[in-house]
Amino acid sequence: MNAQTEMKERLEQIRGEAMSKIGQAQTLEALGDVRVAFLGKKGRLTDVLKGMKDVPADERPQVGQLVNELRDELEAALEDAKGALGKKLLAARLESEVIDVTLPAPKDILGHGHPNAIALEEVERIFTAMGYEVVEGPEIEYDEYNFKKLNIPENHPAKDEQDTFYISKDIVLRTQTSPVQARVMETGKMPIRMIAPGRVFRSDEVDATHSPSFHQIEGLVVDKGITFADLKGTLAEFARELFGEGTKVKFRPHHFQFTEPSAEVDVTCFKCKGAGCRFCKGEGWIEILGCGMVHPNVFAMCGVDPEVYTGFAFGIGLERIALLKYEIDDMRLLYENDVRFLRQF
Ligand code: 2NL
Repeated sequence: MNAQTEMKERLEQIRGEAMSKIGQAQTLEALGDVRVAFLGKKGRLTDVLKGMKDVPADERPQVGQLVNELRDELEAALEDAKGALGKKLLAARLESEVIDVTLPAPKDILGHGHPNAIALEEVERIFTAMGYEVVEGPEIEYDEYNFKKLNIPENHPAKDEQDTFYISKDIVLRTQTSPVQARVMETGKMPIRMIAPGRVFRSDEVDATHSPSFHQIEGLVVDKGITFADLKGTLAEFARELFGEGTKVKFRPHHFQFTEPSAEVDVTCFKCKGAGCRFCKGEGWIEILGCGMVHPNVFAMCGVDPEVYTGFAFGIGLERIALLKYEIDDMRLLYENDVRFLRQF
């Protein structure tokens, strides 16, 4: 038997095996495996080409042609099988994935306003109606704006790393939104009637009433002739708008570095109207904010002449308002964002 005849027989055998494997392949992956086994780098047909060196030189062109013909034939058969298999798989999918067009369409699932956001909108509505501007500022602040300009000295306990997140010696995550107000005062445009809402940070452990990140709304009014009476009238009106007409307010003396005199404000419990209940722990009063007349040192450090201008400022914890107003007993619920919880407000 000459080399050519022997080669023909070998190729015939390869053709038979390849065609049968192509016919059996049920998936595109299986077809791919057949291609690799016969036409791949270490495939059967490639082996044959590597054996060409044993074929006498004068017979090589004919043998080479036979190998090429078989390769073309196998390529074509693989393509055909791929097409047929693709159609079969698609038909099977179309059959199994029937869509019942008579079923009702799924409802659009909308989120829900967060209690913090609802409470903030309410507070903003009340103050903008009184002519206040809403101003925002950076959450990462210079120590100078967060503490020094607010009359908080270098050795004050609030500056301890236990309480404040430091980015560097001079830069902190703001612990209050007052730096926004310090920046507005520095522009020198008078008068000022503003609130500064936003996220603030304290190095606290998470529990029912604490979080390392929460929200504050600070307010500031600066003009000639502003007095403590303006502060009282404004905050009493705010409390009535927020908690209802009959709400009474009580100003208790307090201390803040940035105000003098300073006070904390309680409102009559809106559940028991002041009689004392579980909600206000029998007190009849609930604390809602801190406030005071802007300290002359703060004015001086923010470029406002304390001999010409006076003003009042206040700070409200947004979460505290949301928890009170919506009778939520654990602050952690505000941060889980479970829409089943949020939908209740
Ligand atoms: C509280 C108390 C307060 C201020 C914040 C303030 C801002 C400037 C000047 C003076 Cl620029 N004061 N802010 C004043 C009094 C109290 O917050 O208990 N907040 C939750």
